[in-house]
Amino acid sequence: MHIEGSHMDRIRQDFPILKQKVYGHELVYLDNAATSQKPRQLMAAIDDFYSRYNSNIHRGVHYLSRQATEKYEEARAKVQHFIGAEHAHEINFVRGTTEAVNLVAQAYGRKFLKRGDEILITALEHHSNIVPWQMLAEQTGAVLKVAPVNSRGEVELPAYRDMLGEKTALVSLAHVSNALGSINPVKEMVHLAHDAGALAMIDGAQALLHLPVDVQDIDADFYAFSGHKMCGPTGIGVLYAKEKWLEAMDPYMGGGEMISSVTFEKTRYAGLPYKFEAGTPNIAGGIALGAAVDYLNKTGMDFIVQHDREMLEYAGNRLKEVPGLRIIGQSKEKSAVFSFLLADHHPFDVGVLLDQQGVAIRTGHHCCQPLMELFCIEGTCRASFAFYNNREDADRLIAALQRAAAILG
Ligand code: 7TS
Repeated sequence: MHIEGSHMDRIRQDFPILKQKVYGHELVYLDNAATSQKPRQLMAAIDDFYSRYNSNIHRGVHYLSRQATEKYEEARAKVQHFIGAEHAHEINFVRGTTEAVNLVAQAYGRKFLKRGDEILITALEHHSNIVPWQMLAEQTGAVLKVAPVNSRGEVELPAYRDMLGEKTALVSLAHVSNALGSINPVKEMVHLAHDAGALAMIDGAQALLHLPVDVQDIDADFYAFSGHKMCGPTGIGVLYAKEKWLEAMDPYMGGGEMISSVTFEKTRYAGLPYKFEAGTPNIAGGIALGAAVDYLNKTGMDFIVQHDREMLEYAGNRLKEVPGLRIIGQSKEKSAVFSFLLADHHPFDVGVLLDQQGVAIRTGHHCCQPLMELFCIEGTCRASFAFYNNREDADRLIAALQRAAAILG
């Protein structure tokens, strides 16, 4: 069993936040899809940066600056290897998934899309993989199309295939749905997009905490994710893009760091990846993201995958014991994320009652209002597990739900 045992105990020791009590109960943290918790190794990396070598990067000749630059670029290489990118300069540090999608929409889309071109997304996307494309459509006259999702929360592949055509310029798809946990067959979907002559972007925000990701195997043109959802800090994330697209795109923001020379008449842009990293970046965040990658590697992606499967099965079975509980999203391929409704009780009421028992879940539409509309609901309760959650966490969730059901009647 991967959800019990000494390896699990050691992992849990690395997450000091899990040791605390809320309202007199030991904390059970099941809101990992919103943000994951952080291992002490990450905090140590941040402490080390600010205590020993805090300085600005890339332009300093002095010792501290060179050390910071080295660590920051080391982190870029760690991310490169973690997601199987061909080059380190294909890793662009950004604020997070949201910024990465906006960057592609503006720096690629605005330059290359024209009136009548189609952008294809799916019905299970997070708002941050919908709204930037709507903005782009308005700016360029391109048309946004949406591939349907079935009642299990899976993208309808035949319909997706049929919607791809000559006019499709770009598809953008979630790797893993934040609201339902569905895992999309992204490799196949990217392949189909390429067959139609379109580029493919993957929103990987929910993938990295659950799955090994290989961007070259998937053959994604763009792949976006957030550090804070994979044990890293907030305020740092990654846009991976194939070198040829980064070369072809115009910069997203202008300023320092992204130039090679500036005169009032003409500015020459810096090479990759600096072209897309204007201004002083989140240096501590980048270095800490490198530490998070080290931590995930040390924990082992094989362990993480196996743990996720076991958690999905164990918690999934136990949830069936709660009378009146209905799971929303039953995709065949799924990560350990459970969206559910408890009888006809409002998710917010259930969430508050769970919180009072020390169990942190998310309630609401999870930034997926169109998807909720599809299921004719306003929102759900969502319990999302990570590799540091154990069987006891699932048991506590069930007990708290049973108590909430009894109170709500
Ligand atoms: N895409 C997906 C699939 C997400 O789950 C999220 C955040 C984002 C994009 C945006 O990421 P950000 O780091 O730029 O904000 N999802 C959630 C969630 O499910 N609950 O809170 C945030």
